[in-house]
Amino acid sequence: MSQIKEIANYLVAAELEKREVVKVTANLKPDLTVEEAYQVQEEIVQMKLQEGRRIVGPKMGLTSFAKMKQMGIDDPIYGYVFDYMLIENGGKLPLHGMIHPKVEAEIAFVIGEDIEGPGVTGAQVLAKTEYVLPALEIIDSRYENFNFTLPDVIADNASTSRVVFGTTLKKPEQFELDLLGSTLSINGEIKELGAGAAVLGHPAHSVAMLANMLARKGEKVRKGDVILTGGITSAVMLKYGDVVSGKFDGLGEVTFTVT
Ligand code: 0L1
Ligand code: MG
Repeated sequence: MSQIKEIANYLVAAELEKREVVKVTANLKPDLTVEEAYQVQEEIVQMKLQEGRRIVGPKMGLTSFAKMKQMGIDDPIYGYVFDYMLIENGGKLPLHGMIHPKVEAEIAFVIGEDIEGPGVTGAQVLAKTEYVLPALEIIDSRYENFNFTLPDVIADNASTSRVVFGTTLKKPEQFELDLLGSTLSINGEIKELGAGAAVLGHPAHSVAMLANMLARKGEKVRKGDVILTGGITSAVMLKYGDVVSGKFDGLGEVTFTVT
């Protein structure tokens, strides 16, 4: 078995068995590169597709300038959201199915036409976006204490775990998405807040960067993709019984309960 496959199996087993594992770069492969990490991620994606899972769309992670500075990186990362990760708005997140989940508020884009890099701009993305909608992303790193390096988190499908999409879909031209405000409340108390500009200056820049990153592998953003653009707020740790609410100016509310 190749080492890429071995690492993919290690991370998929951790997800399925809902247990945290030590980061790949601690023991399995200390010299894991970013390129190899995306190969591991691709192996995981293929494993899930072979099980009959469907991709909802790519997601962007580590999109805030503060997070990039903290991790010493210049580019954000991407991963993939699958159909089995979706929770309906107002639904339940069973804690026994998770390791140590955190939630963050995001704006999602529904793509109306293929977007192929390199050189894609935010304006081009907006012209090819059918709708925007609000979302709460639940990240659940498979690593102990969310302790990872950049290649570790890329290999781990960018900590992707669950997503609750809102039901209000609006045309992007109705908004100044960089100014769109959002609050993230738990049990009625605001824990985090922010505006779309927290996402690389404008959430459309995030999709443009995704298209440009995918172009390096000869891939593109596809018509029909529903893309999480990155956290407007920081991620908040969840516990049993939490009632979570994300409110988005002009895009309504997204909620779920941790059971
Ligand atoms: O969606 C995200 O921004 C998560 C990227 C991975 C970083 C983390 O797990 O905190
Ligand atoms: Mg996210």
